[in-house]
Amino acid sequence: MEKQQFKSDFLWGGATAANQLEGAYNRDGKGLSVADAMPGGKQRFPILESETFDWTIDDNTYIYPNHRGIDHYDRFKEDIALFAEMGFKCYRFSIAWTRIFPNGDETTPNEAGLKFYDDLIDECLKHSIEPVITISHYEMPLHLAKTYGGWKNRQLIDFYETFASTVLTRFGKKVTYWMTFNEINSAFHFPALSQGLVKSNGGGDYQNIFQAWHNQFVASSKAVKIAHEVNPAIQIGCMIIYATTYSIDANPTNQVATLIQNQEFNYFCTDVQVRGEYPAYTKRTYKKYGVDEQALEITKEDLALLKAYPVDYIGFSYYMSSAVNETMTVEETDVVTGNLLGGVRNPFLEASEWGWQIDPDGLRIALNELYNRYEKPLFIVENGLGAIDTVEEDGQINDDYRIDYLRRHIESMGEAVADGVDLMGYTPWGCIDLVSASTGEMSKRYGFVYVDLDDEGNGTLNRSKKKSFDWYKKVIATNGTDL
Ligand code: BGP
Repeated sequence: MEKQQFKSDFLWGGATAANQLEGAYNRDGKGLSVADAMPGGKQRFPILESETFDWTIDDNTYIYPNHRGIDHYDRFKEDIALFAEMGFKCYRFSIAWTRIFPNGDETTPNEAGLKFYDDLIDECLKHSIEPVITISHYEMPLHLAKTYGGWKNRQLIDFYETFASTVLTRFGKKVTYWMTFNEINSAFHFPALSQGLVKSNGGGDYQNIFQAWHNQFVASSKAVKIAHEVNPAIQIGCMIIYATTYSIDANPTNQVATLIQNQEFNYFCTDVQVRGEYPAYTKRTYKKYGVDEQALEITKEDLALLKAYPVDYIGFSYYMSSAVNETMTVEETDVVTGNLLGGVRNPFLEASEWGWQIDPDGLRIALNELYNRYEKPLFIVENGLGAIDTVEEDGQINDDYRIDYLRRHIESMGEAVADGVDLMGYTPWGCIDLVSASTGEMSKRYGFVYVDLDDEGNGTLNRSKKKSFDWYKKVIATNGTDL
C-alpha cells in the first residue's frame, strides 16, 4: 500500500444516534418518536413492513429497546470521557427531535431538551472533541407520522425548519459540523425510519416516497441556509448510505442494471443535495416506479432553494458492497441481506454474521466515485462490523475481527487519499455498543466500549474497554499510520 498521511486536522472519532443510545425516552418533557414505537428483535423489519403496523405501542407484547438505549442520557459524561481517552477529535451524535419539540408541531421548544444537548456539547468541548451533529437520525416525532402522515406531507418542511432553526441558533456558534438527515437515500427500500412512512400511511407507494424526499430536500436546503446565516463557518452536509455496487459479471445487461441501481440508490439524493438540481435520469426513474410527475408538489420556489443552498460536504456510511444480477432467475441467485439493501452474493467476499458483505476495496472505490462525481469534501460518518462479542472469564473482550475490519477499511481510506480524494474524517459506527437499528438488538455490537446489556434488557449497563479500544487509540495518536 502507498503510505499516505491523513490531513493533520483529520477528524478521527466515532458515531452514534440519539434514539439508539440515550434511553430516557419519556423524561424531561421528551415526546414519543417513531423509534420509540419499534419493537426489538429479528422481527423488527417484518413488523414495520407489515400492512397492519400503525405505530401503536403495545407494551405487553414486545420489548422496546430504544426506550432504555444504553442509558447514555444519564451516563454521557462517563461515555465522553472514554471517547476522550481514545483521543477522539470529534464525536458524531444526533439530536432527538422529540426532546426539543415533543409532538413536532409546537412553536416553543422544550428547554429541558435543549439543556441536555448544551451539556453534551459542552462536555465534548471540555475534552477538545468537536461535536458533529446529525439533525435528524432515523427518528421523528410519532405525532408527525401518525397525524400528518410523515414526510409525504409538505407541512413537515415547516416543522423541520422550526426544529433545525432552533438547534442551529442555539448551538451553531459552538458546533461547526452538521448533517441534515441520516441516510436519506435509505427511504428507497425502507421509508419507515427516515420518512415516517409505513404501509398503513402510504409507505408502500413510490409516489409518497419521492414526494417525501422532495420535502426533505427542501427542508435540508432550508437548514443549510439557516446554518450559514447563524455562523458562516458552519459546514453542513448531507448523509447517505453508500454501497459500492458491482455487476456480477461482464454481461452488458448486468452492467446496465448496475448503472441504474447506482443512479437510483447511491446517487439520486446526493445529485439533488450536492448539485442543487434533479438529475437527468429523474423522469425515467419516476416512470419506472409509477410516479406521476404532475401530481408531485414541487414548486419553482422549491427548485430555486435547492439550487441556492446545496450542502457543503458529503457524509456517508459504508459497511458493505452489493452485487447486481439481472440475468439469473431468482432460484439461481444467492440473495444476501445487508444494510437495508441486500443484493446477490459476491463470491469474492466474506460476509458478517448478518450477511453484510465485507469489502474494504469497495470503500476506496466509493471514495473515488463520490469525489470524482462531486468534488466536494467527503466524511465517512459510519463504518464498522456488527458482531457478537464474548466477555472472557478475565473480563477481556478480544475483538480482533473488529480490529481487522477497521484496519483494512482505514488502509483503503489511505489509498483513496493517495488517489487525491479530499477526506475530512472518519467516525466508525457505534463507538460504544448501542441498540441496532435493523434488529433492535444489543447483541449486534460495534463498539470499542462494551456495554453490559443483553437483548432482554438484563445487565448492569457497566462500560468496559474492548481490545479494539487501545488499538483505535493508537491509530488516532499516529494519525492513521500505525494500524
Ligand atoms: C446505519 C444507521 C445506523 C446504524 C447502522 C448499523 O444504517 O445509520 O443508525 O444502526 O446502520 O446498522 P445496524 O444497527 O442495523 O447494525
